Amino acid sequence: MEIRLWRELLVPYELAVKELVMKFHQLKKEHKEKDLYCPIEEVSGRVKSINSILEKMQRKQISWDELEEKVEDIAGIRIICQFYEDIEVVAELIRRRRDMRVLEEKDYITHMKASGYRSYHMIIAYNTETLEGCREIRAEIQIRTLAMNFWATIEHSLQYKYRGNMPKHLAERLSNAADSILQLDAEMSSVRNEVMDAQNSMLHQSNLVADILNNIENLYHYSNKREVAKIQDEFYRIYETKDLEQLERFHRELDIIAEGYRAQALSQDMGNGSSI
Ligand code: 0O2
Repeated sequence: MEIRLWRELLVPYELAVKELVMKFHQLKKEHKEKDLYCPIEEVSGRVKSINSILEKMQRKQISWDELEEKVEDIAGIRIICQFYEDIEVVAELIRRRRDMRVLEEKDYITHMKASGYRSYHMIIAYNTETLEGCREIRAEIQIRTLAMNFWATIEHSLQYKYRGNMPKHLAERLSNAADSILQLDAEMSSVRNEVMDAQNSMLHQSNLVADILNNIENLYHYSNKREVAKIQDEFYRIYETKDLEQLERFHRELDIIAEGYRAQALSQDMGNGSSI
């Protein structure tokens, strides 16, 4: 039998997982920076264990030649959302990307698996660049809510324990739990707008505070220290009032002050004849 070089085989998959996780984190960051509600709560990724690949090949009668085409989840990304509605938003973000091509979508949300499993799967083609050149590989992106993930994690462990021979009473309990998850997601969806409002305003405040403190720190370097200390005291006074409108006004005023100082510093630099 030909020698299988597993480490070599898995290199592009490891790279793909790292890159994809980083790209979805970046998407989260961009939402945050733009004060936008992010449909992605958590992102994780893993390369399937060799044991799990072998088990799948055996179970599905996959030959060595078909391995990379038929085991589509060697590279696996999991995206967890807060709400059921966020799943489609994330799927659409993926469909619109130019750096991955969607090959297949499996909707186990509308069509729940017999086990009670619910999740949205997308199989994508993704290009990786290694020493050996460019390789297009497949990866599976699983998108599900926090509640669906809770159920799937517990059920996965039990499946592993019983290896396809889950006792009937346990399967029944899991099926009941899956119904509760369905209900829980529906309940949470009914308060989604309120939760989104609350999170947006929390995010907005957090960005405002970071911006203000950044401005104060910059001012400290090129203006009168005593005045900056006064501005800082004023910020903490307003911060304690928890009044977002006052904080926004202070942010706008500070921007104008900072701009004035910047212009002053620039004209002084030019007066001294310094160049960039
Ligand atoms: P891992 O890496 O341990 O998670 P399948 O026949 O279900 O194994 P198929 O048809 O290639 O696989 O694709 P499918 O159905 O989209 O399933 C791929 C992955 O979805 C599985 O990977 C699981 O992670 C998850 N999954 C599918 N069905 C279930 C289920 O009933 N319960 C749970 N908990 N997860 C499920 P693997 O192969 O299990 O590997």
